[in-house]
Amino acid sequence: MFKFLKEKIESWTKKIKEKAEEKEPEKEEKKTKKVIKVKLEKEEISIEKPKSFFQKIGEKINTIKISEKEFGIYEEELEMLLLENNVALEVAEKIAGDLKEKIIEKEFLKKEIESEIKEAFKEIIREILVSPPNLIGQIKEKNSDQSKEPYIILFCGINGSGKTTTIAKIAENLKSNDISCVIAAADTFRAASIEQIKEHGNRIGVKVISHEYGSDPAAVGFDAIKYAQKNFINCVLIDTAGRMHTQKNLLKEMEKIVKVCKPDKKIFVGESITGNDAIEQVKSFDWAIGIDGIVLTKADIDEKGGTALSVGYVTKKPILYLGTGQEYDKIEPFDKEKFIKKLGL
Ligand SMILES: Nc1nc2c(ncn2[C@@H]2O[C@H](COP(=O)(O)OP(=O)(O)OP(=O)(O)O)[C@@H](O)[C@H]2O)c(=O)[nH]1
Ligand SMILES: [Mg+2]
Repeated sequence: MFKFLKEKIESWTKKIKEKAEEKEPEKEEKKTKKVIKVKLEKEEISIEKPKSFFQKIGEKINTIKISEKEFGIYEEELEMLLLENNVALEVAEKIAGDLKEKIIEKEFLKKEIESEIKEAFKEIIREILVSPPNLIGQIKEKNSDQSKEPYIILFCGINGSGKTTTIAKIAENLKSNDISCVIAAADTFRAASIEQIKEHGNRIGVKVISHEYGSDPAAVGFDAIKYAQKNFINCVLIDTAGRMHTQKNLLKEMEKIVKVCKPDKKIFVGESITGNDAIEQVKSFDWAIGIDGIVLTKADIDEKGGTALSVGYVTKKPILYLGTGQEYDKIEPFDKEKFIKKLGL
């Protein structure tokens, strides 16, 4: 998972380190002497002498600064490697710009430059990605309310992105957390979609509410909510038909489902492997219905890893889960620190 981006970041930071080590000693020495002189002058009036004279010389020779001009060469390369790994242009520019601010004209110990750059990278990624909320906690909180209203989650996305499979995985996950659920088979459009979700329901032991093919998806969602209210079910998961983000009429249909079902969470399900197109998809769905979170599926077959950064940055919405395979247990709550580690940072 995310192997390519990890390798590229690794070799990019190494390159700066190697270049730093190659930097002309003569210039360094001149600079060192100057600094030492200043330091010595300062030392004359200083009472405390925490470091010895020789310690300071040693430190100076081993320190380095990267100028803005020098960074320019690396900057272009960094943007390219991010772009090649599914990081969208606006996000790549943001990362490179922030990194530049964090490292240029700052003095680093040569031996630490690689780890300092990685540390700066980490900070930037932490800022880019919104921390996911605790969904289980949120559902339980709503259920503890006297009204006994179920927590409603609506799933949307383009065709084949993994919505139905994700719903089955989440339903099973909720069950293991003592949260009961019902699924609304609101994809009344695609052939065999109702049978598909019913099969999942049978396997995981979750009730599926369905109507005829071609019927109003909002009505299916509404019936599932009524069923949950009547039977004290904690959570309603609404499956919807895959639709291209460019199909305005189908996005309008999503708006109607939202109006009727009033979901607590609207989750966009996208493929981790989609790359730049995921940005356009997520933007369109967000524009149409205002999404609250994202699930990225197929992370198990994603060697790059940049999509998470891109969709997280452009929407400023949290990534809730990563789908990591076809089986029901192949879903992981998104963990920023784990993601950063997977990128080798
Ligand atoms: N490797 C892998 N495959 C997945 C993952 N999630 C879903 N899939 C597969 O992706 C394919 C499509 O999944 P569905 O859940 O049917 O996708 P969908 O978005 O509901 O599709 P439509 O209803 O046709 O729009 C299936 O073969 C799934 O098994 C995942 O995390 N990893
Ligand atoms: Mg489906």
